[in-house]
Amino acid sequence: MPNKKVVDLDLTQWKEEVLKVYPAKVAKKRAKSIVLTEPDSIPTIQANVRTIPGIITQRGCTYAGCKGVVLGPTRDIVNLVHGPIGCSFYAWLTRRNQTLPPTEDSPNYMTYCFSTDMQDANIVFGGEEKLKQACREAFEIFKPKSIGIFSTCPVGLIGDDVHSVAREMKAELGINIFGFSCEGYKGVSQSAGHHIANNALVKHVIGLTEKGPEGKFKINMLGEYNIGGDAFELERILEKCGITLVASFSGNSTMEQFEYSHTADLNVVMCHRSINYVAEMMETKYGIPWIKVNFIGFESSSKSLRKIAQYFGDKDLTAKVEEVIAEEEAKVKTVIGEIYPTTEGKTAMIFVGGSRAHHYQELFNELGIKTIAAGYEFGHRDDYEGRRVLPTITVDADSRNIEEIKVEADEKLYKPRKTEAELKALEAEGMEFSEYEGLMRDMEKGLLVIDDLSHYEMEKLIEMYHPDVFCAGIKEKYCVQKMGIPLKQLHSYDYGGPYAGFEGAINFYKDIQMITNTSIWKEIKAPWEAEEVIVAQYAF
Ligand code: CFM
Repeated sequence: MPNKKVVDLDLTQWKEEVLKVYPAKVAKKRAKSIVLTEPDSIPTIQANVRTIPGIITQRGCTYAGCKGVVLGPTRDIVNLVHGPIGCSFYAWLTRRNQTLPPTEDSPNYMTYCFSTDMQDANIVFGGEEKLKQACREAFEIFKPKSIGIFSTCPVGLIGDDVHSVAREMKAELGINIFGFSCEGYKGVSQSAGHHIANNALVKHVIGLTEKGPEGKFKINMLGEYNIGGDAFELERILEKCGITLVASFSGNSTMEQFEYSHTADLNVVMCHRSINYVAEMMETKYGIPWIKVNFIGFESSSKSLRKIAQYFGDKDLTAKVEEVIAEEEAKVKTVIGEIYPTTEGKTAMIFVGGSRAHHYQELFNELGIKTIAAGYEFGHRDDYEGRRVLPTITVDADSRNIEEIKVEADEKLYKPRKTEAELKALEAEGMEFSEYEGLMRDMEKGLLVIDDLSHYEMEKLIEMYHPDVFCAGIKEKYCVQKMGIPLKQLHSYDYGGPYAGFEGAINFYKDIQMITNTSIWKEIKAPWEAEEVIVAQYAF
């Protein structure tokens, strides 16, 4: 049934309305990051460029992407922050990854906050000695297998060499220690931090342990960070199907998993933005092909499982996967059946990092809710338009600032998982390797896609279109709710979840039904409805 509310919406006015309040230069720049979707001829969008100074952005920093996102969920590495205590405090348990050590005394440092706590004297005279001392102290107390050293802004400004300290400490303490030049200012967003983190994992960790777990169908899950326990649900499903999860990058992970991850036979990529580099490099170095999957939503999860089974081409696995899907489908469909009539026809807007603004549209579709505006904080053009645009993306000074490492086939460990002919045959069946089609391919014509949404633009979206639910993060939550619109956090799930896989889909349906059907929002009057608003304009 056509969504009536959506049919009546004219999203074309929004861009005009927003741009007319910006100074001319700003308007010209922002115009390139705002497009209306056109699935038959995907438009070009400006992305991964610096935020205009003065604009309130949703973005975070490079250090956040490196320390918080990629290495944060790994439980047995001491993640030591070299910098002032504030950077550590805000990265300490303010994320919401979960982890499940196999036994009570297995190492788990995720609840700790490790910092060199730099003081004025360290900024003036250098902090390398303090950093060495911190490594020794961490080793003394915890005897960890590895230490990762993360650089914050001042470290880059004063020129402390974290890499030479890491080398020296590695020799002295005899454990794996490596550093990251992930100063917050290094790139235009946290995306640069993902790249820096992944480079170090490829250089210093992957391939170190020869033997991994046994299994007939061995995969790595890339770009899944166990937010709200998502990884636990995916582990449950894979195990039920008889698929061996060798390593997860990096939800519920350990360093050892990374070390033997090269023994898997397929890499499946969830969040393309944060980890496509690892998938590409592991293919070149070890011969492991990668495919894009999406375990957000019932349909997507089923499709992803079928893709994995198709790759292995084993009759028993295919049958098992179908059996699992049928069993889970029965539960999921019952819940959808109950909830759908209460959510159908509603609208959503999603503005989060670099992949969920795409993936979560699937879950909303399953409830009959249309996403009318979406965008990434820090996605690149390929995340919007698909990997086919990669050769046309201009390399600017900011992207050149991030080390691009070149890997070659490993003399000992490279092993093609399939012959050329086998790969060709799978492609002929419709299987796409090393491919991501991006967010815009999946959106209907005439919807809004906005990169690096500003706070002003967010308010204007809500004022003009009153979505039934707005998805973003904690920084946006209370502003949006004060406007009378419920906000669902998709970075932390408002401490709910999991939302991935089959059980996760059921949790999401129930939470969204509750959020979009409560009457509390109708009791709130937005400030501009209740009081007079003073309007100011620039005079030129
Ligand atoms: Fe990938 Fe992520 Fe995301 Fe991301 Fe993130 Fe995240 Fe996100 Mo917050 S890696 S791009 S840097 S899926 S922390 S687990 S929720 S912005 S959409």
